[in-house]
Amino acid sequence: MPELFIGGTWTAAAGGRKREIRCPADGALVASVDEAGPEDASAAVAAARDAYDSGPWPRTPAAERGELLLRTADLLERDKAEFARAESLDTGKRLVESAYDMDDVAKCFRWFGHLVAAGGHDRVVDTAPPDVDSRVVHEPVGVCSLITPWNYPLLQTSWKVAPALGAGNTFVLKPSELTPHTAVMLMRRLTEAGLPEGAANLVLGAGGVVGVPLTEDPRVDMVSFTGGLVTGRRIMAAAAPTVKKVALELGGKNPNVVFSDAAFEAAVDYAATAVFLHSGQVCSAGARLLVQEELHDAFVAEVVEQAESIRLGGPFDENARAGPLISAEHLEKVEAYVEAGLAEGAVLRCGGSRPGDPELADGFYYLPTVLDECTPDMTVVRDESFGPVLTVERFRDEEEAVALANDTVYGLAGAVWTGDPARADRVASRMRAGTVWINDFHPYVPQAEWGGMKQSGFGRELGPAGLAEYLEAKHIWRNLSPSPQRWFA
Ligand code: TXE
Repeated sequence: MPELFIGGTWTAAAGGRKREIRCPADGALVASVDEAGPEDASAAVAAARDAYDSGPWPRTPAAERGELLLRTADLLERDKAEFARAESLDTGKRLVESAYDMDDVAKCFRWFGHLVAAGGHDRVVDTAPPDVDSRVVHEPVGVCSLITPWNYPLLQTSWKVAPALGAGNTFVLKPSELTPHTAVMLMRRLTEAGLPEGAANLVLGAGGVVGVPLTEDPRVDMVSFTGGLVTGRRIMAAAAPTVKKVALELGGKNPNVVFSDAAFEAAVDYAATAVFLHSGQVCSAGARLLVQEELHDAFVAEVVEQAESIRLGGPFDENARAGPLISAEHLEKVEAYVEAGLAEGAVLRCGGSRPGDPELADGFYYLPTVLDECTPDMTVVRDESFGPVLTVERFRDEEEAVALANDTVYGLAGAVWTGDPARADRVASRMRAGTVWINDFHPYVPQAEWGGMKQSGFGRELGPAGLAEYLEAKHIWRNLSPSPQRWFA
């Protein structure tokens, strides 16, 4: 069965090309999938445009659109094991983590399903004169290009697909070329749930080839993208000539600020998960540890001990606690960041190399790494390495902690650890980030908005704003008793 899904039909790539998908844990071939070209992207946009302009989906009552999302959530729960396995083979991620992700995917569809079905977004403007009926209605934006990355393939897809469909849009999805399988599976479940033809379209392939036309095509109204900063800038520029609506989530260099009065054991534990979860390939990873001077030595020693105890392994190794990086290129990039950090004066406390274990030699593994005595000007502190690399900086007081935390072009997430609630609130309110955790790291819920400030992007996913992103407000003013105004009389 071919893997491109265009206008309700499973289609092979027009150019007949295929791409091999290999598991990053051991290089084993997962499958060969269709590799789309610009002509396939164009056909998918045409199908989405047609489905928007003349198909039933945008005109389906919100309650029914919500029901479809709820049915999709049921199907995702039914097939969770199959989805988790496919996601793990594509990403190399531990099966247990993929299973958690699939739970979150279903929850995302369920939450948006209820939100959409509840309705209530339109409103009457009751300050209009009595002989006027004035109301604000919300309409779908139109045709959306949804472009997603490889670190949480289906989860990040669900944050876009569920609200886009819930709002009545049609879309073309382009998942990362490295991790296409769960997107293919999702299209089948949307069809099974009863989504009309052409509302959901899928193209697979390289960003530079099949992603670009999705961001330039004049028939596309909106682009929602999650990925790297450099690609985000390109997408913004590509969308500019046709003034598309754009939403971007571009990762972060997230500070984890630990004061000396923090709950020590919990703060250490979370500092390690903040950065080493999924080998650091998390947009909200706590990759910059800022520790108060007097706590520094004891704290770093404990974090290093935790880092050294993390067992690496493939998705089905039940003893493993972290997996490989996504690709050979990405592994080389992470290595280069660590080398740059050392060259610029950082002190290596642990890791700093690929593991010696021959069993891991075929995968893209990198040891959990702690770089101490870092300073804000170092490349490894400034750029998102997106690997298992923790940089440690010291601070003296609250003022310096806030200044260091905000000394980044990014603003996605951050955390503050302290036993002083007033200080926690002060730091949280001064941190320029879309999400701030106090005495915690990483939790999110579909009810709360997610997204970045500064160069982490704009627009919000999840929460009511995550649905509003895919809606246009329209004011309709009906004069109930028109009579000449005689302005020029
Ligand atoms: O991502 P890209 P890459 C960061 C992380 C990582 C870096 C590069 O720092 O090291 O980005 O990763 C598609 N027009 N994040 O190169 O290129 C591409 O095919 C349209 C953070 O893998 O951003 C894929 O589907 N689309 C992040 C998607 O964009 C294009 C998650 C993401 O790929 C395109 C991933 C183009 N010109 C990486 N070029 C996060 N925010 O969580 C590429 N694509």
